[in-house]
Amino acid sequence: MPDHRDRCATALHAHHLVARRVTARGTQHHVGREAVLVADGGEFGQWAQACVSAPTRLINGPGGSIGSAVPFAIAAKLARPQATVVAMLGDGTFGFHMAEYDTAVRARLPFVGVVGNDQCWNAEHQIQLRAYGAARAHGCELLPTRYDRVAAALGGHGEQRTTRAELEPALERAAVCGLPACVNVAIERLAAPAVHA
Ligand SMILES: Cc1ncc(C[n+]2csc(CCOP(=O)(O)OP(=O)(O)O)c2C)c(N)n1
Repeated sequence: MPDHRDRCATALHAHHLVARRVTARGTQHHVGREAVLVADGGEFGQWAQACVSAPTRLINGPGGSIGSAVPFAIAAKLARPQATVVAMLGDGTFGFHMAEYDTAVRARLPFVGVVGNDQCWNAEHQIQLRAYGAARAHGCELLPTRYDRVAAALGGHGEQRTTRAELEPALERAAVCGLPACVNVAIERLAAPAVHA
């Protein structure tokens, strides 16, 4: 299992992807208008919010409703066809609206989905650990599901990645493939970053 640096690396590589695509477009003016980050889900979404900046961000805040990342990414691409749209979401969160990859394929609206796959509803798991301890944590396990294959089966692009070295090229391929993409990234279960004033 990759360590916590992979979770940061996932977020930061997505950041670089957004930044590079935007930079390639030339002007700072465009930088202000043409990249969209969607961050959704529990702990992984919080890492994305903390680590990744973009000219436009659609986030669910510190404790909002989860699940809307794929529909949000589709809407963002529809609204801004020239933009690189990157959606970072947890594996549990992916399950809410994964069939919308079908919509994205039919509507020809490509985006890069990055699933932080810790095989867990980790935000709930972390609450249980804090409140009750590991011995009483239960009901949050998920499976090592190949969400990348879900995207591929629906006509999109899918890749499973387990190491940092694989990640950036996979994100690049996802960004240029012209299809709704899902890069399914194995990560460690880690609590969201905390900021103390
Ligand atoms: C619609 C909705 N259902 C449930 C929740 C409660 N909730 C918040 S984070 C979370 C777990 C998300 O798990 P996952 O997407 O796998 O991300 P992880 O925490 O593992 O990084 C849940 C169930 C919520 N905020 N909104």
